Amino acid sequence: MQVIKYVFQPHGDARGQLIALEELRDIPFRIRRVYYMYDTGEGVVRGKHAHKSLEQILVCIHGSCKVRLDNGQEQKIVPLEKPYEGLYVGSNMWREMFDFSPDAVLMVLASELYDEADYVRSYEDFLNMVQESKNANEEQG
Ligand code: T46
Repeated sequence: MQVIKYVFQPHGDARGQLIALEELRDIPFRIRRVYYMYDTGEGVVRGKHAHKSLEQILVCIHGSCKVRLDNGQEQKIVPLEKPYEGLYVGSNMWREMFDFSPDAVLMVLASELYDEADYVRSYEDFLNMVQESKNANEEQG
């Protein structure tokens, strides 16, 4: 499984660092929504779902956390601990965010507005979706 991590360009000077993220330039899709989570309790696991079509970039802009990615066949754990790194998470990918430091702020840039119908919240349904898309790809040759 390929993990796609972006390393953004910091514009640093004597005052400190600044990162600018532009859609279709630094981010590979049009940004339709930004959200972020903070004050995440110890031992909390967030996510535990996949998306049918949403694409996102996760940036831990303060503190640290980990993301478990699962494509139905393989799992990878990706630490996010630098404000200049972004993790791409596409559709058909189960994700879990955990091990948040008390000061963690996880910002997410999303390709679509919030839509509950795009969520796959059962792991069994997720595995079926992965299998269906594999079958469809094989039929197309
Ligand atoms: C994802 C991971 C990385 C909204 O009203 N609007 C929003 O845009 C979002 C993201 C959430 N909400 C509401 C829905 C729930 O009542 O906020 C509450 C918490 O959302 P959720 O339990 O889905 O949060 P996470 O951290 O489990 O998942 C989120 C995103 O929902 C999801 O798309 O990929 O972060």
